[in-house]
Amino acid sequence: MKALIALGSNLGNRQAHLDAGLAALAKLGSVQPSPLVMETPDESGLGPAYLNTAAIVDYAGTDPKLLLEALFRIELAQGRDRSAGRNAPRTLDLDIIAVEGHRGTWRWRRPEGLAVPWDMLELILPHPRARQREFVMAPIRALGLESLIP
Ligand code: PH2
Ligand code: MG
Ligand code: MG
Repeated sequence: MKALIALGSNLGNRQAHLDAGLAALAKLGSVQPSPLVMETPDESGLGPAYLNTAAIVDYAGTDPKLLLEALFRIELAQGRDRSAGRNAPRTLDLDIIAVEGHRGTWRWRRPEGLAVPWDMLELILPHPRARQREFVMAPIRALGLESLIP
């Protein structure tokens, strides 16, 4: 199951956080990172500039919900503090942009032991705002994989 993932960081050693994210993704399946890492202002206008990139992961599983849970665990392992609020600066943000063969909206209960602040998790595929964000699309285009977004 090929999944397009957007990576972002605007706190601490941003490149190191992206590299750690890519290394952790490589444990989920084979990873091809985008050759493009972009520095762009925080879209929300609140925080420091981001480094953004993207990667394609050939995820061994078959359930995009489990992939999202795995991404939350990687973010948490990288020191992501979700208590800081919605657009607060973050060490690592991993967003699923698209998963081959999957479209729709899923809502499900947070599994026991996953330390995110919400009881319900939500995943919408493809990511509803991806095409408006150049910091998401340019690294995906550099991978030659824009066609994976339905
Ligand atoms: N992510 C946000 C808010 N603003 N700005 C940039 N440049 N890059 C991001 O990844 C980003 C953002 C929330 O996830
Ligand atoms: Mg994001
Ligand atoms: Mg996110």
